[in-house]
Amino acid sequence: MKGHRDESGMVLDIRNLSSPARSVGLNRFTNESVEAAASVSGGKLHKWIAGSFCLLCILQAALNVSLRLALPLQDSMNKEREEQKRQLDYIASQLNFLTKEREELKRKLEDFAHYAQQGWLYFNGSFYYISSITKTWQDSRDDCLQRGAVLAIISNTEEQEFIRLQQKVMWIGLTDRETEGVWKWVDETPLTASFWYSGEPNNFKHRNEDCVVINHYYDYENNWNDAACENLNFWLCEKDM
Ligand code: MAN
Ligand code: CA
Repeated sequence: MKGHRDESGMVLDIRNLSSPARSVGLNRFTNESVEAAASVSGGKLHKWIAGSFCLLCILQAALNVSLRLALPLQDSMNKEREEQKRQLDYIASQLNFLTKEREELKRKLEDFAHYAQQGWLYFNGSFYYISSITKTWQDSRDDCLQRGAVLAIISNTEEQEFIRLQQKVMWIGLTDRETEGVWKWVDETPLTASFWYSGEPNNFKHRNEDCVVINHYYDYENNWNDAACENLNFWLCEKDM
């Protein structure tokens, strides 16, 4: 039925109305229709907004939950990465250290082969060279320097034993040339452990004996003698490795 129900509930058929009345009726019908349509679409909008809001809430909640789960995971991953980096740094430093160590050992081995080949003797971290000719103390000292070594410095009983067992009268790097009675090694260190033969040093018969030689009393643990530096003797060079 084409009509419109007015406020009283009666159905109004606008086709039966006079022209002005129809116009009024039409206007009224149109306005109310728009209002009704608006109220319908307003309701839909509310529903849509409410629905969207709910959806947003759900999304937010899901985001919160996933963030709460993801953050500790991220944290532990970062820590693991830091630990891996630390371990990598440590391995790199170890590698660097070992590479240097290997170079050092290679150099030592080459030195060892070189000195052994030239007849040097190895004892407790040092190489020793025993001359086959004789020279004054100063010339002997110079010879050792030319060989990249020094006239032997005896630091302890073991070294004294090793040298004594070579059974050769040899200059060693000890002198009191600077100050009479003040014995000094060629590297300027003072004398601490000494192995003088009995009665030495004696400046024998008031001669100036300022340089030290390994005496021929090889059977005695202590066999140093002070002798005149101008004497000709074999000599002993020492090179620390
Ligand atoms: C020689 C030299 C001296 C030493 C005496 C010991 O004369 O070697 O230096 O002191 O012998 O009798
Ligand atoms: Ca003497």
